[in-house]
Amino acid sequence: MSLFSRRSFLRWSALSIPFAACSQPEKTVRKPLVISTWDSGVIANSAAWEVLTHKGKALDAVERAGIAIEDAVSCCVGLGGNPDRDGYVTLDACIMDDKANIGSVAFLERIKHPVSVARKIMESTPHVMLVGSGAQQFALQNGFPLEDGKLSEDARKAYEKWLEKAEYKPVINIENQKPTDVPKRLENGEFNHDTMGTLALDTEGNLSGMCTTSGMAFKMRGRVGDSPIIGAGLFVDNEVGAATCSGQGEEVIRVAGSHLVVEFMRNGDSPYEACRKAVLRIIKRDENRAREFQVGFIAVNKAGEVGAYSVQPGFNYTVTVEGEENKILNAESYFKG
Ligand code: SD4
Repeated sequence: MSLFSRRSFLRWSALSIPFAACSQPEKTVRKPLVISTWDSGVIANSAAWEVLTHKGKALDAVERAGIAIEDAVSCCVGLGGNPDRDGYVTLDACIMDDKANIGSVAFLERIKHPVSVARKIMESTPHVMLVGSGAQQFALQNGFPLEDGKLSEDARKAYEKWLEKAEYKPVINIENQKPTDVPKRLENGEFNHDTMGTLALDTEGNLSGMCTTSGMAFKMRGRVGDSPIIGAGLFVDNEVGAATCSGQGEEVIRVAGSHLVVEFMRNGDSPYEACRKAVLRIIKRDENRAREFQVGFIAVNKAGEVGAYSVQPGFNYTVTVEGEENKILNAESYFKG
């Protein structure tokens, strides 16, 4: 660089720093904050909020959220969820913190809190994912009790109904039907896919996320969806933001959906735009086929901005920040109805 150009570069940079600082005032970060998939996210958010408002860590908040929803037998996550086609409930979950520590568990049976097993894998093993009987063995060795494996009353009725035709036919948006619709759902044998994804930003400005599910109802035995797969059902990058999702797991895995959302945010997109672009990526493969399934993403960035977008209408999500506790919002969707 010549003397002249070096001088002008220095002058330019000296001028440009304060200019940049004045022209772009620091955005106020909305924190703490928690966002979850579906309106049953109220259960998850309330548990997470307890932790966050006591200046707890995002990681503890999302684990509490997972435990709360896994405990709520009436919701479609955890051991109260629907079985596979052979009549067994098999659970998938994962967790990710602000330092890219990850833990995941899949095809886990008779253990009540897969999210906590995932965290234990993350914190006490050299691995990131355990599945099936190995995951169960690990859980038992770590003090998680073995449950009786009986279906919940709702799940048993839904399964008996389903056995009449035994057709695998995912029902779009089955999660967000109101509790008052439950008898109707049972009558129609319609209980179907079930997932809670939760993302939290704590008072320190750190992000974590978790995803927990009993997976698609009446799936093949051994089937694992996107929810326990880091990058598909959940992704957190503490420099950028976090994303999670619900819906037809196979479609999410195909595009590494949650990672894709975070990468769009890294490139400057808002959480809403990032979710929208990820949905477009899914739809691009086969728009006609996409009419048959639901996928909905939610995301948060480091500033505490949130967004969501889905393939079909009917996907909703729950946001909790100071002064706006458990606000349920409808996501925009690609198909309009
Ligand atoms: C799965 N993604 O197992 C899950 C199902 C789901 O709301 O999200 N249900 O494919």
